[in-house]
Amino acid sequence: LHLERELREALQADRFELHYQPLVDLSDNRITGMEALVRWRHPERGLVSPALFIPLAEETGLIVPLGEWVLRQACRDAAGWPDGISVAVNVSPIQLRHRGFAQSVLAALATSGLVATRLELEITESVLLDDTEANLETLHTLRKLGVRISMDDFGTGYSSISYLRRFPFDKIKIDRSFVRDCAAQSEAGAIIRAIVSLGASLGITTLVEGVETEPQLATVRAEGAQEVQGYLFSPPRPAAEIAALLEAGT
Ligand code: G
Ligand code: G
Ligand code: MN
Ligand code: NA
Repeated sequence: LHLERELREALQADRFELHYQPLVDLSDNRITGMEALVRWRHPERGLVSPALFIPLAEETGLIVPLGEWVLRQACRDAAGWPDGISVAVNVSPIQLRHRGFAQSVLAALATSGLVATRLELEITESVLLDDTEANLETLHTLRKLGVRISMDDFGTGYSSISYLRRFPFDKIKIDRSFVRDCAAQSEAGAIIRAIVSLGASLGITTLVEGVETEPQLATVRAEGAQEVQGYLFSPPRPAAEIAALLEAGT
């Protein structure tokens, strides 16, 4: 396949880059961390969205070396940020299932010098759907070392709540479809409140994704969420801009 070959070449030629989007604590409006979002710097097509190449990378297994690159680069970038700022990295189910994943996380931390507690791994519900025992063991191993684990896109899969009993997540990231709908439908706001309350009772922080407007922010605040992320604060931005922003803010 043409695109597969291009993807392979891009990995070898180091044509990927990380952009970062701030995660904001609602109690003091301060940035607590950054989510790493990979982009492909394509010679003709420009900056290519991960939505277009992550699925292919997963199908071809290239997600494993690509994911390792993302982990290493994210830890390296974060090691240069102020101490209080963590970095969140998306982990594909295929990557997590791959033997040696825990080792590659440890290697990324060791090489960069980033302390484990400043790394968050974002996994989706689908991770816990298959290979459950092996995946749970990997996650437990990493968590014991201080790495934090977030459940991403919460509310988009099914039987979400049962997963909260099976694995001790540090954070729930409520999918952006809930905040999008919460102005029009009060049910969406009620669902956010219910998840926040569920999280609180389990000692899990709740973040709402996709906050784009002040009214949405007001709703999310009223429903009691601890953290937010979205275009209202910042879109994902290149690493150099993020480093400058963090420097200016400290
Ligand atoms: O940033 P953007 O909206 O284009 O991201 C689109 C999708 O790609 C999101 O679902 C996001 O989680 C995913 N994504 C972005 N970066 C990574 C990455 O480094 N690894 C994996 N597995 N997914 C990523
Ligand atoms: O699937 P995941 O949550 O990891 O990916 C986050 C995706 O959401 C990224 O592609 C990012 O660009 C996108 N995103 C971040 N903030 C907003 C927002 O406020 N609105 C919308 N529509 N998308 C957002
Ligand atoms: Mn994510
Ligand atoms: Na998400």
